[in-house]
Amino acid sequence: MPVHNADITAIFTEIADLLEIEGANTFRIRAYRNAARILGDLPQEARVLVERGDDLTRLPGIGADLAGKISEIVTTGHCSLLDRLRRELPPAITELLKIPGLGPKRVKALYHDLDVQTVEQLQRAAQDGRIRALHGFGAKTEQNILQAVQAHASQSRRFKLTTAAQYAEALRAFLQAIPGVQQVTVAGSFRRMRETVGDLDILVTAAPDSIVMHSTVMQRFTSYDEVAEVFSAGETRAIILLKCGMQVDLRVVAQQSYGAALHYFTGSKSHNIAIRRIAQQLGLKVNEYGVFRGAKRIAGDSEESVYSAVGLPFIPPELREDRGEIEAARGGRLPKLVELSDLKGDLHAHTKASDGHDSLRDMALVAKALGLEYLAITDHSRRLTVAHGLDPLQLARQCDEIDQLNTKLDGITLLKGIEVDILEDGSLDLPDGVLARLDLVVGAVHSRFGLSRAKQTERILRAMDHPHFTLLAHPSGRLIEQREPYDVDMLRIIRHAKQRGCYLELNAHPERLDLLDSHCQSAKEEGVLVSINSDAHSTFDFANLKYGVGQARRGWLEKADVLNTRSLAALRKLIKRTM
Ligand code: DGT
Ligand code: CA
Ligand code: CA
Repeated sequence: MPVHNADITAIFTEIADLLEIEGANTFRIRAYRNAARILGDLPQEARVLVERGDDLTRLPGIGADLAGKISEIVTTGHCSLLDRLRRELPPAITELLKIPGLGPKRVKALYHDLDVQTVEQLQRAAQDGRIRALHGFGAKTEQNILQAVQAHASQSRRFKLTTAAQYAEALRAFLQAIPGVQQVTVAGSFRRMRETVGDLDILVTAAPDSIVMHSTVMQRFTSYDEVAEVFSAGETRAIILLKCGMQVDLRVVAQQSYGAALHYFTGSKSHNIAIRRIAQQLGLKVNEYGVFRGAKRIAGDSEESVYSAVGLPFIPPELREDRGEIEAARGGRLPKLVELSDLKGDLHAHTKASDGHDSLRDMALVAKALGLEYLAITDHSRRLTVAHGLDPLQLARQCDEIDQLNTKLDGITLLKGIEVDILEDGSLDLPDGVLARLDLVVGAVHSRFGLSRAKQTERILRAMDHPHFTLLAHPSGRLIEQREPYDVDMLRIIRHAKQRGCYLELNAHPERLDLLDSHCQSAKEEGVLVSINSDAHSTFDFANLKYGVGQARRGWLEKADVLNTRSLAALRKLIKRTM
């Protein structure tokens, strides 16, 4: 069974949790949490690195011990440390940690004092009023726990796009290898590049309409190694649950219906409904088998044919949300969406000078190999001590190094930058004189997320007023499924950026992906360029740019709307602040 990064992340997270319940050393716990995060965001499968014989300690935060554990997990599917910890503690205890408000300390108390081992036992203990009597809990906490348990039960799980991609790719390759299978396409929200995916919808075409063939596909699919449960399995459709908790919906369709089926299962539902309404007005019927006039099938072998039957040009999947794309298509106003190959540079990357893992030189060479013309080095500023932010002297030294390196590099230019903290009053974490030497200044909020909307907005506007400010990093601050965005008036920020001649970042890191798609649309309407940046902390992370491009496409951005599609010469003019 192939081991994915998300599996390793899950193992390391569980180890950290169990160590914490056991009361282990905090450094040790943190090392596992870090490693879990690193692997969770790694755009390349660790399994592939191990198989290739790569040195895993080159990954940020991974020492020899963790590298050994990763190899062990990849080759055996298990981690002996986790196996041991699980033997020592009740099996469902980590489930308790998923209840908001319950950390390892509380879980430990609930387990030791009330013998609570499962979510059900927790609920019962709360209902019976036994929790309030525990030291450090109280009636209010008990009430909160009860509410959280109920909310937890009704929550449906979604997966980050990168995580979904790892499961989808392995499954796609598996299905593609079945003899007789022709096309395998992952449709649904995954194809629309939504930032999170609820379930995978996979479409397979197989040898023409042979029932025997279909049942072979179904039989192989339902016996895939990673299947935990088969919910249903018919001749043309099966639904399974993977061990990771992700549901997969598979359909086998005839080649001639492929386009219609792909259109149907790509969605979104509201886009499909809108298309069907147009078809009705034309006296047509659209379903997953084709487009029909009466009993006669007039289209459906390709998606283009479906759109053309209802009088529309092809609409890219990322736009299919019924947010004006149909009107735009009808009026010949569909955007020509930006593509990964349009990017000429990346304006946000870290090195080992702060919390990155690689050298200036390595970052430059990998960026060049990916076809980029320029790369801005933007390590953290001093305020962010957890990330070993740079003080003026360290930054000056890095600038010298970059100047030197640029004389030797061929085909790529490093730009001198900083990811400077925007302080609570909107001032920047480094003096003007220091910032003046840089090619660009990327400003970011890393603290005081809880300010009121008015104050948070004001803070960012004041930062943009700064004569050296170039680009606002990850403008909403959200971390997908971990941290809500801070409350700001994004439209005011966008308009202020226009006024001040600065720009907004679309951060391609898979757990950030902000700007949101709707913000991209506003930026475009207001004429503010967006920079799609990797925020790379190692050479691996440039691979995240494709997710940033996906989000930009969902936000209707074209090549001209994106700052870093410009040539270096054009970019230099745009980032020179004169106001
Ligand atoms: P997800 O899985 O929550 O991230 O989002 P989707 O968009 O992948 O939704 P899903 O998996 O429920 O359904 C996949 C596609 O199938 C959906 O985008 C459109 C199509 N579909 C599902 N249910 C309906 C329906 O009732 N009517 C129509 N027209 N299409 C549907
Ligand atoms: Ca889906
Ligand atoms: Ca589905």
